[in-house]
Amino acid sequence: MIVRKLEECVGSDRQVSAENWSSRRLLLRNDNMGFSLHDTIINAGTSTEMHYQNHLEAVYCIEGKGTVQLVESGEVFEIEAGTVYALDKHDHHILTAESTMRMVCVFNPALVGPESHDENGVYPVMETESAFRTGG
Ligand code: 9YT
Repeated sequence: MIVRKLEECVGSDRQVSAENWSSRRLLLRNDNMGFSLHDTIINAGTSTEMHYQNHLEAVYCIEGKGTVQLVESGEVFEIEAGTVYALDKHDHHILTAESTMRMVCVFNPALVGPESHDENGVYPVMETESAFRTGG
C-alpha cells in the first residue's frame, strides 16, 4: 500500500508550477496505479488554455469557482466545489478561475512527474523522467 501526504509533495519534485497553477502530484507513473492523481491549485483571476491530446483527464473541483469553456463549440460550464469535468474527447478547453480553485486531477496515462504545458497547452508523452530531463 502507498500512503503519502500532500505536505510531502509541497516543495519537492512532486510539485510542478506554472504561471496560473501549481500541481502537487500525489501519485505518479512509477506508483503503478495506471493513473496519476494531483491536488492542483488554480490561481484566482487566471485563464488557462489546455489541450491534453495525449492524455485523458478528470478534474474534480473541491474549492473555489470558475468556468470551463470548450474551444470548438464555445460552450461554457460553471465549475464549483462538487463539480467534476472529464475531458473524455481530449477536449481543447479554457479554464477560468474566478476565485482560487482547488482541483483533484486524474490523468490517464499517468504522468511521469515533471510534465508541464507546451505552447499549445499539451503535456508530452513521456516514457521516463530521465528522458525528459535529458531532452530525449
Ligand atoms: C485543471 C488543470 O488541468 N490544471 C492544470 C494542471 C494539471 N491539471 C495538473 O498537472 O495537475
